[in-house]
Amino acid sequence: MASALRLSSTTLRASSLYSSAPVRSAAFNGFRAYSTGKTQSLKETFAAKIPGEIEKIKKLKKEYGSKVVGEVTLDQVYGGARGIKSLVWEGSVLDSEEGIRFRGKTIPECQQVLPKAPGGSEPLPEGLFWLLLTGEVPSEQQVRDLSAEWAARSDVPKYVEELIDRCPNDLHPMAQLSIAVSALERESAFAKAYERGIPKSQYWEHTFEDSMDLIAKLPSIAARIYRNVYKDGKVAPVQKDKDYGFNLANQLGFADNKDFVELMRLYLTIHSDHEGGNVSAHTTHLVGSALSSAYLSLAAGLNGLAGPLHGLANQEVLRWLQKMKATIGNDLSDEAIKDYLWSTLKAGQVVPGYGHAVLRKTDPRYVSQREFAQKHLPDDPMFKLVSQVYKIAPGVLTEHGKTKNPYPNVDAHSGVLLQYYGLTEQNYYTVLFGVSRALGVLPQLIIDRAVGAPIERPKSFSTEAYAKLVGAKF
Ligand code: HAX
Repeated sequence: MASALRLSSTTLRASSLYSSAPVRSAAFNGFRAYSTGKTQSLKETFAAKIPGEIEKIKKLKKEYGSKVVGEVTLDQVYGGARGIKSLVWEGSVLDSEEGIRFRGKTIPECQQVLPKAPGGSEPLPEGLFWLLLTGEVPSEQQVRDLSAEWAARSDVPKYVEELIDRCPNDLHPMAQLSIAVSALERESAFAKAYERGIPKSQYWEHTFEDSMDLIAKLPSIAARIYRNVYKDGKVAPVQKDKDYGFNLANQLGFADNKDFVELMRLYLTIHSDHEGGNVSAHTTHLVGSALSSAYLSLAAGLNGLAGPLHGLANQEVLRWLQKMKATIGNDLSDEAIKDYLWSTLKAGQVVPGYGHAVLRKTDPRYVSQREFAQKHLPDDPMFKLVSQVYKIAPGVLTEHGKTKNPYPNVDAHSGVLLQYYGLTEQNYYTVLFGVSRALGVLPQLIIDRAVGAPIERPKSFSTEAYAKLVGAKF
């Protein structure tokens, strides 16, 4: 692996963010690796960590491989595998009481230590991606270089643009996103290299390249879907000297408002990663374990994110809030909210944005969005409604007695922020979630390939076989 670190002297001028300094691009086992020359690139930083990571896992398995890490009950088998320890996910760990930590850091800690745009107060998602992949907080310069690298890789092939343009407007934006990401398979460096024949030790490099290209192209793809379905079909070009969040906001058509740009940076950061067991993360990992490319693996994960019990809940929340507003009008009294919550539950529906498979308290991703709203839109009527629901819903859900977690999750807040800035088309919201989720699940795919993770294959039984296993007699 050490040889992978040797850089050639090839240099190439590329725009550097917020300064006129040239970004150097060096050959790296045949690929370009961008850096200013003064700082280590992301690829170099990650490559340097691989031997240590492989060694750590090898040692752990050798010394403790036969240790029992948990037991599995029949309830868990029939209960969606809840709590069964069977996955490795390096980027984040979710504690039921405390919430998510990205490489050991809480969301407020990430907001504090990750680099920000000049004059900005929210973390740049580039920094979070770096942290998830390497475990290190990048320097300001490293983040600026990564912004420049993603901007430089952002061109979307014509055939993908045409595919998006040919989608009917009433095809759900998430299906359009999945089509576009799947079609990018044609560009896959990994698929081409695998067909040629490459040693296992090189898998990660091709997956890294695919992941970087894919992430770089997502804002243009996401914006094209939005502009086609809801606006005039025109998409602004990527500004090569700007960061990822700015470009997404600008291509959507909202960069005139600097608070919206800040919201995009925060949104992309906090929606990225939430441990490995959620549907989108697990699916990306599972499909990737068959050595499908980053494109096909992410497309599979996005299809899972598009489910109403997962990412699509954020679109459902706003729809539900708007229906509530139409029913109760300006009466935000405790009684009115309580009655509406009960009417939802009595109709046999879930309260969208509340409950969680792992969390047992308010989602810190909800809290960070609430703090953003308190700072930027404290008097917005919809924010006031969301706050009232937050006050009343946990009590009602507790009394209802079904959900194990009566508190709000990330999806209970995001739509209200987006609609405040004019991005009112709820059906589109999960696409933004998908762009962010790519930043969380692709680092693990690269890590999987670097450490040689095997194809995933848990055991299944029929009900009859389980009955026999537990000694049941019917
Ligand atoms: N409203 C009403 N009932 C709820 C509920 C809610 N918000 N949350 C859970 N329940 C019900 C479940 O439907 C289940 O009922 P049944 O026994 O009749 O099947 C019961 O309470 C126990 O569920 P649980 O163990 O507490 O929760 P699960 O792990 O099964 O499911 C969900 C977790 C997030 C899917 C669930 O809480 C839910 O449906 N919430 C509403 C949808 C939502 O907000 N989804 C987004 C979650 C976050 C996310 O993934 N974002 O992308």
